[in-house]
Amino acid sequence: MKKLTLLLFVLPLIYSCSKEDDNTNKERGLIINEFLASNDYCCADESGDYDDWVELYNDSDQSIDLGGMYFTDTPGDDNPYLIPDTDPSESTISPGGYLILWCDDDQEQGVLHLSKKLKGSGESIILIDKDGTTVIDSLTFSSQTTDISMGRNAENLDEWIFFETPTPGSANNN
Ligand SMILES: [Ca+2]
Ligand SMILES: [Ca+2]
Repeated sequence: MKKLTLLLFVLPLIYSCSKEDDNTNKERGLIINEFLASNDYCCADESGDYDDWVELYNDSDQSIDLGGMYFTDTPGDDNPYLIPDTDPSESTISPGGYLILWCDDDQEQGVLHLSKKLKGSGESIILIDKDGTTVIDSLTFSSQTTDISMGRNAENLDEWIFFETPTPGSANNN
């Protein structure tokens, strides 16, 4: 009798877990969507600088303010960069929207200009929540080609591919 009770309890659990795995349409929240770690001619920031950038995508139905979150290029970094919360109009990403973080060490150019640059030879991109510990999304990449970005395949977000035509601020085009 005990065994049967246990089985009745466990079976629905197994079913609900596998069901969740199959659900590819689930919202992912805030995700890293594309980046360019070596920028010569691709795309300039508002100041005309050809700097490294990371594109974020808000895969949720809520606006998300990045102000107060942290960014680093190094796993285990005990001094990640704090994204300022002083200009929410700049640092808020709307539902289904894209936002560019410039990794240029030009903090005087605005709240989306971070102190961390990306190495073309490979590094990490880590976005940490306002609690300072929860990793929202992260990625480790290997050697990159100048002006060719790497991003999620729009048809399969779990797949990262190269883009000869980068699309900072808009959907990745295959
Ligand atoms: Ca810049
Ligand atoms: Ca894009």
